[in-house]
Amino acid sequence: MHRFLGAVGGVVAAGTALAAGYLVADLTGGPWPVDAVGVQVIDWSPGPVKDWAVRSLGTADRPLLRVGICATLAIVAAIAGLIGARGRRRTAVGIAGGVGLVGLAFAVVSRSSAGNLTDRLLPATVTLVVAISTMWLVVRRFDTTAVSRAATTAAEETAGQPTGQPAERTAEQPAEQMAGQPAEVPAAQPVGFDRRRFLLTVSALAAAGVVSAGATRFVGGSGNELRARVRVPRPTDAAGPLRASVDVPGISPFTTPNSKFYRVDTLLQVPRIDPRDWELRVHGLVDKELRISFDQLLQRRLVERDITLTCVSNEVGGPYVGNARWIGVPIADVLREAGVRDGADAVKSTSVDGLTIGTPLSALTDGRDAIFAVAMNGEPLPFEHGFPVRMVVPGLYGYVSATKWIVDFEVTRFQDFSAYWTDRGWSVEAPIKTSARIDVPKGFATVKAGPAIAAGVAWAQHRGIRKVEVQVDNGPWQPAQLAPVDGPDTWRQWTFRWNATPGTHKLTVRATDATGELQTDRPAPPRPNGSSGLHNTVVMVE
Ligand SMILES: Nc1nc2c(c(=O)[nH]1)N[C@H]1C(S)=C(S)[C@@H](COP(=O)(O)O)O[C@H]1N2
Ligand SMILES: [Mo]
Repeated sequence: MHRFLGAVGGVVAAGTALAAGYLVADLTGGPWPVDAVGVQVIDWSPGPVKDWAVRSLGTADRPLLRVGICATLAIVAAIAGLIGARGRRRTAVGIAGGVGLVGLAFAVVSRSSAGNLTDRLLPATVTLVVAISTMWLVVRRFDTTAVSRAATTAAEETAGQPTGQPAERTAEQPAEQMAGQPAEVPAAQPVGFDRRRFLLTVSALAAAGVVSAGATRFVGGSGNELRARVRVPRPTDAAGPLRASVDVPGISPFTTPNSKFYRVDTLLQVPRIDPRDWELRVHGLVDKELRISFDQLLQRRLVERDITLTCVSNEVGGPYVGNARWIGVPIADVLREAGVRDGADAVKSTSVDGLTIGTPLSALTDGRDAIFAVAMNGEPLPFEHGFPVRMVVPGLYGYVSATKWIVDFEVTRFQDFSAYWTDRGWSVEAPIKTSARIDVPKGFATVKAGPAIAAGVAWAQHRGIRKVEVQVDNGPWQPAQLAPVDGPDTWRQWTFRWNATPGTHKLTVRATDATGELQTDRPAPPRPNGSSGLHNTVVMVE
């Protein structure tokens, strides 16, 4: 029973420490030690593991990683508490301190959005100090020196006065001692243990933990006011009115709402940058180095564009693609002002947490709408999507172009650097492959016999979609109807009417881009430069 209580106490001690660290992380913007470990785990995981995690768990892999780390810590804390309950209290506190130090080490080395070292170290330091203190508070109740003392006292007492009263403070003393046999007391039975005080301590710690974790909801932590202060600027060059989205139930709307927009990045804790502190440094192979504040960025020429983003890790038919209406500053304008020197062929951009992305200079200067985006679908960028400023480049997968939380923009040469994802086995250059997806009917849906409709989206950013065709079973390829679009940089909705006959049928879709090139039917996995192959869906018609 003592051991069990010790284990519970250890877990509560660790939980309280983590909650305190969480609160401090929220206040400082520094990394919660769990997240510091998590980010490092992400950086260290071999490519295929990471790919698998992204694919099979989607955005759920983030909370899952946190849960996994916390579960591991809970096991270690339970063991420490158990050891403490057996009287080895220093060992228990030592384990808490050791694990806390590991957290501190990760806070130093992991990528983090915290600006200065103090903010970066504070959450882990507080966690460490609280972990040591709470573990001590818990295991201090298991006093085994009290065992020998109590045993000795009991022995003396019983020897001295056979009919004497047992001492009150040894209420839990084994009965045989009171009966006057000064026998061996097992060392692991802390006679000084006061269950009531133990439970009080543990409940107080648990309450403190819950309060500090809960406090993050109230103490300025959400950062929402940072976004609320930003007014969406009026674009110098506005996009035309949005065309009516095709209205087939289940089709992806032309514009993906921000809340539904896919998210791919390597962070557990989303950076919350204060635009007043934000600055973009433009340097490298340029004539004039620039430092642009957020206000200065908003003063520049702003364009508004519909651009579809795609992730290289999207499987055929997968969800990592979305279309939004962005407002931003043309990157070419900034490059022109800085003056690009001869020999440059790339830009290395860096986000606030130190992640790097390499982009071909040509894609930023060839006239396409590559922008430093400040707004997404009529709102300041959501924190998850790069607030306050991110890059958006039509035609390139996100990992080589769409730097969120960008703070540094270096004009350079591909031969002189390597970037985060390319260090992990993804291609250096990655134009988007022509793709088409069936949104409805869903796979294995049941469809009523008779006139039926299939619908979806197709994309080939910066080339545009000219044609989408659907094949029923092994029949001929038949043209789908395409929704009108304004340019080559967005996906295109398509619909296809067919006559569904009873039985099981397979629908397959393929697209042709505006250069006339047909999408390849050769299956390829996402790694190293994007999936290919045709999406199909099997339906039951009755
Ligand atoms: N700072 C930062 N920017 C990033 C990434 C990242 O991990 N960190 N991921 C990139 C990838 S792989 C993609 S596909 C896009 C996704 O942008 P979204 O999350 O806004 O959809 O962001 C890109 N920009
Ligand atoms: Mo991506």
